[in-house]
Amino acid sequence: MTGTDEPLEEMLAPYPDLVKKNRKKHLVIKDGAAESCPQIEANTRTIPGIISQRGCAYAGCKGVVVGPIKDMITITHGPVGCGYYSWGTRRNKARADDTTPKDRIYSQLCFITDMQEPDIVFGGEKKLARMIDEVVSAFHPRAINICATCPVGLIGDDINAVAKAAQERHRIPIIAYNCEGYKGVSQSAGHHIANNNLMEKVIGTGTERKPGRHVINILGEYNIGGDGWELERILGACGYTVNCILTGDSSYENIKRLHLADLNLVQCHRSINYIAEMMETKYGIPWLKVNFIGIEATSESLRNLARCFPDPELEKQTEIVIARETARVSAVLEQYRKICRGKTAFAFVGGSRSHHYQYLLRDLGMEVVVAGYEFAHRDDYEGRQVIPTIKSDADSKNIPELHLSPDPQLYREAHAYLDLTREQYEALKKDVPLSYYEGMYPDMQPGELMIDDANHHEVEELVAKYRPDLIFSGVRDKYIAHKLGVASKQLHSYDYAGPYAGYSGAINFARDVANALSTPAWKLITPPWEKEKSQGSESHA
Ligand code: CFM
Repeated sequence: MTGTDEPLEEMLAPYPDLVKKNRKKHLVIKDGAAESCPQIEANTRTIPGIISQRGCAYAGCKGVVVGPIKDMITITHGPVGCGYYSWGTRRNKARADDTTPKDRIYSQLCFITDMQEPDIVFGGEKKLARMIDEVVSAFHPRAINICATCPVGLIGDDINAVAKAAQERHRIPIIAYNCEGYKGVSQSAGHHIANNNLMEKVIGTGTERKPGRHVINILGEYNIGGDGWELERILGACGYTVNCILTGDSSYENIKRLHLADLNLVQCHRSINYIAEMMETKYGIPWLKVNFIGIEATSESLRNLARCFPDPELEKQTEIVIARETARVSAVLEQYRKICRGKTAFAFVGGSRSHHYQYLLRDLGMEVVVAGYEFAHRDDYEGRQVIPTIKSDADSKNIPELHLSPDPQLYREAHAYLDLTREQYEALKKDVPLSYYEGMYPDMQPGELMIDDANHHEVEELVAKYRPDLIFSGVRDKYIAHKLGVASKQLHSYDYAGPYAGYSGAINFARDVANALSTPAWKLITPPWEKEKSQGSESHA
């Protein structure tokens, strides 16, 4: 904990000394005078007994990265609850396209082996093999994912052997993910496991490049509420050919040819930076950090992107699109700005959105005063330059690192993908975030708080202290906010709305935020600290 930290002492006061010491390391108040971000502790174990908002490795692998691949059937090997609670809880939308007809979209279905006591005692491999056979005969999918849950690893079911045998039997790719829930301290471990498997077994197996100019991928975009489609619309209008969105509305066919592109855009750094980096190592493909949440942010990302290609037409068309779109949305946004201006918010989301949405809120005249990630790593707060200094621990060593080398046939140097000279590429790197992410810290204002892995107690205390007008959170802390008399919006699934990305998304978001802020419901609730005041109590712990 750094900066002017006394107010936080009150929040930490009820903790035993060891817990206090631990939690202090997860808090950083932005110091306007400091040159760089002080070290924050992140991606370490939550203290047992503390009610955290984190998920498990299985959630990160199945729920986040591989679940949205629309034409693959993803089988959960485990007890029924793991399947049920990961079924349809993330609004990653999918639709039919040229290579994937409607009856080949499985991402909204739930497939689970329903392990029961006899399977735990005698092993579940046979049940899994039978399930694969059933799934193949009923659906004839192109490819299958098998995601492990905790008991699978505990009893030692060999899902890789089952997958291999089934792959030979059925002659379709069957990929097993050892993403047992306990494999890491949060869902972040599951992202990494999924990235590794996709890189090893799918990416690079395709041979046909998508026809078109300036072929790009958007990595770490999951099409929640249709975000990816809005980005496809904008990028298409600027003159790019979007090869694949990983993994929102993606297909197995798409992902196979992920390497046949000129540039990777990275939207969610946390969940997908491994693939971006591994593709750079193996194929040489450069990657650019973008943020398409917020009007200014979207325009800036588009301008950075246009600069990557030596094509004046692209730059011209980008400016036309920016001018047209900003004119369209600004007029609509102004009415919402009147409601939103000057209001404050908290942003507690998983690993990227707590940073990205700060731009969109600033477009509306709002400020995020407390921002926290559930499971991000130090680089998402402090910037990628800290990666070499992050010490690995027993938990991070649990996840295999792939050590790739340049592909002898396909590797080209990064500048060659963009038709630039090496010198031009190096000069460009100084101006646009190629192979780099600066993290959240530079975007925080002096006095604002970054908090890692916030828990219920801390959220309550921070609300009482900062009194934000709106809390952006997940489904678990959303209702805490309501009980505290503060409006809240889900930033994971967007409740039932969206898209929120790009220009059209900004209008949807502004409308929803303005509605949330102007509903009279919150004035009818007496928050707990007000009640305590009227009862004469001094403490709100
Ligand atoms: Fe990336 Fe995501 Fe996020 Fe994330 Fe998630 Fe998500 Fe999230 Mo929920 S991939 S890190 S693991 S932007 S599901 S679409 S909203 S916690 S901030």
